[in-house]
Amino acid sequence: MSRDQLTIEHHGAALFPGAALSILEALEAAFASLPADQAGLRLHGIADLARLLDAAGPVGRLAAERQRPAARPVRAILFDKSAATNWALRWHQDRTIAVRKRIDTPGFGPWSVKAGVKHVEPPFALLERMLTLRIHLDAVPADNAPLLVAPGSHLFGRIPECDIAARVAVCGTFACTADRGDVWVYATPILHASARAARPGHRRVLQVDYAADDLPGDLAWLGV
Ligand SMILES: O=C(O)CCC(=O)C(=O)O
Repeated sequence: MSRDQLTIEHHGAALFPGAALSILEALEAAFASLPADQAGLRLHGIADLARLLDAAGPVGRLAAERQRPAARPVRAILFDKSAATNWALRWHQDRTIAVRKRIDTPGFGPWSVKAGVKHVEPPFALLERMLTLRIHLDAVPADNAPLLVAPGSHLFGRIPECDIAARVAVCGTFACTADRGDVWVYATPILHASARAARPGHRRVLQVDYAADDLPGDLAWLGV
């Protein structure tokens, strides 16, 4: 797997030949008891979801084929951008990981808590080996706030806040429009952003980070 290769890849609904709907329906069934209209829900401990996202499953294999077979889902967030939650997100890199508990470890920090979950910034090299998959449960045409990425920006390491705008200007901007059932795969540290939806409806995206690395010592991925 070359790092360039991981800039961004699109997998149409054909990724799940003859089965796209049943996989999406299985995901929706796994989410059935979750509260509606939440901007972002961190998902953990949903057994059916863990099975669907496992590296041996239809979604997880996209990560396992590009990482090592040891790839596993380490964080899952269900986003929905609706009229009630129509948010915008500035350009940034995802630089934290979710872990089971705080264990101070050289090279890891600062620590934070998001929705009750411990997060920590790991060494950047670990993020560079991670992949993020976005599985689209709703269509995302240009007016439904597609994720914007700056192609190739993941190759520039940890980008200080003050350099982000210039880096986006150099790399350019690409809108990840999608149909229901599409999956986008990208290198976790890519610069990304999203605008408010011009015509808000629903824009449910299951975003899953995959990693093949173990964490040092007793530090443990939260997982899904
Ligand atoms: O779904 C989105 O618009 C972006 C969410 C995201 O990438 C993030 O929270 O870092």
